[in-house]
Amino acid sequence: MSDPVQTTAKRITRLEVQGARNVAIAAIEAMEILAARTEAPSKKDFLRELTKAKETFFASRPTEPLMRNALRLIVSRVEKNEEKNVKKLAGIIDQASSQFLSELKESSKKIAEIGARRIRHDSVILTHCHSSTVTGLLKRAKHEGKMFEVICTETRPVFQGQTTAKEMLELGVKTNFIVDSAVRFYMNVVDLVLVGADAITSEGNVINKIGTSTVALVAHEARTPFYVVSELLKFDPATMYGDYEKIEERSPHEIWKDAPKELVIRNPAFDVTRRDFIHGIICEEGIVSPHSITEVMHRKYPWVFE
Ligand code: RUB
Repeated sequence: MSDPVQTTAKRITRLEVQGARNVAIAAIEAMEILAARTEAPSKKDFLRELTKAKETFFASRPTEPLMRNALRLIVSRVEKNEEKNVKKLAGIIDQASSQFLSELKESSKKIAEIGARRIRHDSVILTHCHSSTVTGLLKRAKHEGKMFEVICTETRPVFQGQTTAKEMLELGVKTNFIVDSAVRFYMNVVDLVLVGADAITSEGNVINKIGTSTVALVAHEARTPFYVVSELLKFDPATMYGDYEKIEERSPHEIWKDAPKELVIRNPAFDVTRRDFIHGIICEEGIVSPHSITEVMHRKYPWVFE
C-alpha cells in the first residue's frame, strides 16, 4: 500500500496538484487516510505520526498558509483531547477534516456569490495564473447569465494560464490568451483584474504567482481595479509576529532545460503585491480592505492566532 503522505506531498511539489486551495484539500485528504490506516500503539505514537506528516506537507510547498492553518487546526484537535484510544482519536481527525473541507467549500461559494456581483455585462476581465477561487467566481457569474470576456496570461514558466483558459472555454466564455509581457498592451481594455492568493500577510500584502505584482502595478498605472479573490484562511499568522512569508524558489529547469552551465537562473514561484495596489480582497466575509485583514481575522478565525 503506498504511503498517502509521501505520495501526496510529491504530487504537490511536482505541481500535479496546483493552487493553494487544491494543495490544502489534497493534504487534508491524505491526513484522513493516514488516520484511518494508523496502527500506532499509543496516543503519543499517533501524534508523532501526525506531526511528521504535517512537517512533510509544510516542506512540500513553503508558501501555503491555508494548508498550514488547516493541518495545525486538525492535529490540534487530537493534541487538546483527553481521549487516549487511538481509534477514537483517528475518528477525531476524520471529523475535523470533514468539517474543515465543508467550511472551505462554503467559503468558496460565498466568495463566488459576492464576487460575481462585481462582474458587469460586457466587461473584460484579466486573470493571471490559475486560481480555482477566481474561476469559481467567474463560473458563478456566467451561470447568472452575465456576458463577459476573459484575458488569461500564459503565466511562465509552467503555463498555469492554460488551465484557466481551458476552463473558461469550456464555460463558453470568450477567452483571449496572451504572453505575460503583453499585460500593459491590453490593460486599457480591461475593466477588472482578478487574481488569487497563496498567502496574505498581517499588513495586508498578498503573495501570489510570480508576475502578480507586475500586473498590479500596471493596473494601478492604468487605473484599472485590481481585486484579490481569496479565502481568509490564506492569512499567515506568523507574519503578525515578524516572520516574512517564505517565497518558494523552484528548479531552474522549469525555465530552461539545457541552459549553459555557468548561467544563474532564478525561479521564484511567487511575489508580493503591496496592499496599496489592491482595491479589495473578495473573501467569505465580503469585500474587505487589505488594511483591515488582521481585524477581520480576529473576528472570524481567532484560533489562527493561538
Ligand atoms: C497558483 C497560484 C494561485 C493561488 C490561488 O500557483 O498562484 O493563484 O494558489 O489558487 P501554483 P486557489 O500553480 O504555483 O500552485 O484560488 O485555487 O487557491
